Order: sequence, then structure tokens, then C-alpha cells
Amino acid sequence: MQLIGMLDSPYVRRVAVSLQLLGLQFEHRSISVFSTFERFREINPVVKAPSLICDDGEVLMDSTLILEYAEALAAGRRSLMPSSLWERQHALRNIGLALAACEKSVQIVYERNLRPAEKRHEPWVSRVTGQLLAAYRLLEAHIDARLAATSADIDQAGISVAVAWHFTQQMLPEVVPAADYPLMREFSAKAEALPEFIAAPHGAGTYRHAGQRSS
Ligand SMILES: N[C@@H](CCC(=O)N[C@@H](CS)C(=O)NCC(=O)O)C(=O)O
Repeated sequence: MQLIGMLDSPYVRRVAVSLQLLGLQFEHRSISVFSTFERFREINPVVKAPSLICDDGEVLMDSTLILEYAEALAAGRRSLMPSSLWERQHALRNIGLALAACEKSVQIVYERNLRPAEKRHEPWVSRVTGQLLAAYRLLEAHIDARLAATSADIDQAGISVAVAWHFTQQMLPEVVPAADYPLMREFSAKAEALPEFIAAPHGAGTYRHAGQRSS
């Protein structure tokens, strides 16, 4: 299967990290939804990153749906979702906060990079910024030892929280000052040191699995 989209998207990156941790082989194609719109459109006419081309050619989109498919592929070997109801509830709460943080960060980036300065609507930016900070304040309050950060025990909440935080810090560090979130910073440093995160770094690069990297 092929993962389509750039690793500067937190949605693409959470899928790239998760597929590795689930033990699933995939090819990554770093195609941009902006600079290579037409090329992306040939793969998925809706032009959404991430897109996943399944082995039979069917194309999936939306990171959460792709991860649901990946979980089914890895069933019986590994899952990144806790099985106990109580732990799953907390994981889903943290994933929801992480995805909201991604969405609000992306909205601010798009507002800055895609909209002409004279057309920017400050009340909208303030609203989105407030939502973004609310998500990170809640994550900072909730983050605890349950968010494990080794390759063997990190779960989808840990992956999504770490990827969201790193994306926001890469793109909008002045909006969400890291110094105000010491627990997030500490957790992110542990997660970013894992081989699966290092193999799929934020940016324009392409993930290559270990065999591809050494050849
Ligand atoms: N909810 C989606 C969000 C995906 C998303 O918005 N991706 C961005 C890249 S970060 C994208 O495709 N942008 C192009 C567009 O929406 O036109 C997911 O989880 O995959």
C-alpha cells in the first residue's frame, strides 16, 4: 500500500508513525496538495492528505479512517488502541484534543499562507487561536504516566498528541509558547526520539523503511 501526502502534515505523519508501529509495510510518496495539486488529483480527485492507496488500488482518505483500516490489517498482532473501556475512553479524549489542535493549527497556517493579508479576518484568527490554546491547556492538564513513550507501549493517543505538538511547535511556536507546557515538551521529546518518529520526520522528506534506507 502507498501513503500519499507530505510529512509536514500532522495527519500524514500520524499515519506514517502508526503504520510502522503496527508492523505494516508501506511505500510513502511525498506529494503536496498545494505545489503538486494536479499530481495529487490524479490519485485522489478530492485532494486530501493523507490518502492511502490500498493493495487492490482502492483509495482511502482521512487519517482516522486510514488508521481504522490499518488497525484491522494488524488485528491479532498489535493494536494502538487500548482494549479496556476506561483506558480507551481516555485515549479517545486525548486523540480528540490532539486532532482539534492539529485542525486549529492548520487553519491558522492556511490563514497566514493562503489568504492575502488584506482579506484576513482577525476575529476568526482570534477564535481559532483560543480553541487551539484550550486544546493544549487540556492536554497539559491531562498528560500523565498513561501516555507511554516507548515503541513497545506508545498508543494512538501518544502518537497523535506528540505529532500535533511537534507540528504546532514547527509552524506556530509563538502562538503556543513551549515554556508554558512543560509536560507536553517532555513527552514530545521522548516520542520524537523513537525510531518510528525519526524515520518520518516533519517536513518534505520521504519515509523509507529500514531495508530501503540501508540499500
Ligand atoms: N480530518 C482529516 C484532515 C486532513 C487535512 O485537512 N489534510 C490537509 C493537509 S494537512 C489537506 O489535505 N489539505 C488540503 C485541502 O484540504 O484542500 C484527516 O484526519 O486526515
